[in-house]
Amino acid sequence: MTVIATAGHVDHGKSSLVLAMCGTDPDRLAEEKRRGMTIELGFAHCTAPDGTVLSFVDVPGHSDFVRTMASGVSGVDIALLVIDANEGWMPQTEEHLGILEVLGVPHGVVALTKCDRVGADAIDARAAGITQRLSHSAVAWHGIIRTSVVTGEGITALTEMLAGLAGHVATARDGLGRPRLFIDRVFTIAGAGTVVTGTLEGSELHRGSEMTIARSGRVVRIRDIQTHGESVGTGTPGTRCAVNVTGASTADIRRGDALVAGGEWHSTTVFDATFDVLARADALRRRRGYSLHIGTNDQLASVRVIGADEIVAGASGHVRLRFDEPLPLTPGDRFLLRDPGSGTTVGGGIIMDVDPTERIGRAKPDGSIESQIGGRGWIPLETARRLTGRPLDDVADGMWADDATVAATREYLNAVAALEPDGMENDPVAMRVRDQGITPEPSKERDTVRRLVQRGILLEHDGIAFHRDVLDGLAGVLTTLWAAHPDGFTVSQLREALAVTRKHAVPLATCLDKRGWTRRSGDVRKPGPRARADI
Ligand SMILES: Nc1nc2c(ncn2[C@@H]2O[C@H](COP(=O)(O)OP(=O)(O)OP(=O)(O)O)[C@@H](O)[C@H]2O)c(=O)[nH]1
Ligand SMILES: [Mg+2]
Repeated sequence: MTVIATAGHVDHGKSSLVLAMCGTDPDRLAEEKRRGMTIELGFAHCTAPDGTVLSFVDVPGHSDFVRTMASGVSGVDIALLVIDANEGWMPQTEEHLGILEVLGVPHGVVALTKCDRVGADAIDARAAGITQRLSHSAVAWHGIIRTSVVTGEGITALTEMLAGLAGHVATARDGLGRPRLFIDRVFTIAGAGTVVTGTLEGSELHRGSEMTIARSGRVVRIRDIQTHGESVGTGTPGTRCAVNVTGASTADIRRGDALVAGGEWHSTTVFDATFDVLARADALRRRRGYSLHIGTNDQLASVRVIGADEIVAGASGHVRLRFDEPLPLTPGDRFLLRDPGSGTTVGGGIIMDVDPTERIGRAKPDGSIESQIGGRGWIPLETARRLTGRPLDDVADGMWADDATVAATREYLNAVAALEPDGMENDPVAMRVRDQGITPEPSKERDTVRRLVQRGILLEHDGIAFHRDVLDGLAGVLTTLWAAHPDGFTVSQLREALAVTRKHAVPLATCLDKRGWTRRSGDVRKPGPRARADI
């Protein structure tokens, strides 16, 4: 089942066409009936002759409701651009087409409506003009169907064409298999509680799972999922879903909120993106107060153009956007910017970086993994996946790092390995100190001595270092001294026994203490902890 959104100028016959195909009037509000126009999104579905179920989101055409239109087309796979054969191309035909293009709706079909009122030649001319106009469109247009809800012309042909197209459309899936439901309606059903609806994106949604309302962090549980009034255990991406949730009331959820699995998405209030300004729009400049549309959400955002002062009509560039309410976003998401002052669409773009850390002057949001998460050292794999939206593999032990970090870590580990005791046993400084025995000269290689001391190869006091082998060689001398002085020997007695000066005798005695051979007690040295075991 594929979701199709209508688009086109006010009164061109969008809702009438949906009614003719589905038998359901998408305009359900009393106000809509009274005013004869669509105000809110409408929903209907039908089964085509080949059995394909088509699901429609009917949008309003009036220029006052373009923000509702934008929320209706988000996440759909096919657009049905409706053009009145009599009036032809009008301002919201143009604006809606621009919105379909910047939001990345991949496929489309044109319905030329009210053909009962226009002569065949005029219809041919219209069709030719539209074909010409759409020849460079970013949407793949699959044909123009001539229709009339009065005579029934083209209604079946249109349904068949949409069904044929639906069979070939592959709904985009999230790289990490994460569902996301941007909510377009919230209401209560007696006995069931809170229900939210939307066009499901990304991946399957399962009954019983816990989801989070991204804006507030509130956790809800999915009690039931319905598609076209039937309970389904699992909602499929690219379909309309009505989700009955527990844990939140209608006061806790509103249109524009997104339901996602907690922890799977990066919620952000800033992103870097590419941006295309529409051909007839005003230039995009650094400014607050543009309205940002993503999914069914719209809110005010401030814009800065990256690397330039402005992006002029018809041109492309890069932007950084900031806004207040966090949204669960991923690189590749599409968005739209409108100017609330003039009520016009400026253009739209594709998100490149949902967590920009570079200052704006240095930002290069090219969508590469390097630009998204490079330069951060080692980060948990889950963070790396959330920020890129890609199923990255870990580099080591559940962690991810860029190539430069991995290379630096290798270098560091090699350096540490070179410092291992084995690596320093034969260090020339250690050798020289050992050769100097019990009368070593102070070493100038302070760093090396410090590292040798850290490894226990040398022992040092007052700038004089002894090799541990030399100290170990004194075991016999110590035994003799203690035999002569059972209560302990003095430094002088040590000096005489070894025939060294005080310069060496004092550090030597202290290092013997450190090595554990001796233990200082007042003025004398008694056997230390190692002496008892080893001597
Ligand atoms: N003669 C004729 N009139 C039509 C046809 N389709 C729609 N209309 C009329 O055109 C008017 C507008 O139709 P809607 O279907 O409400 O147009 P819409 O595009 O949904 O309008 P908005 O939702 O307000 O943008 C209504 O009065 C319809 O009866 C058609 O095929 N032939
Ligand atoms: Mg309508």
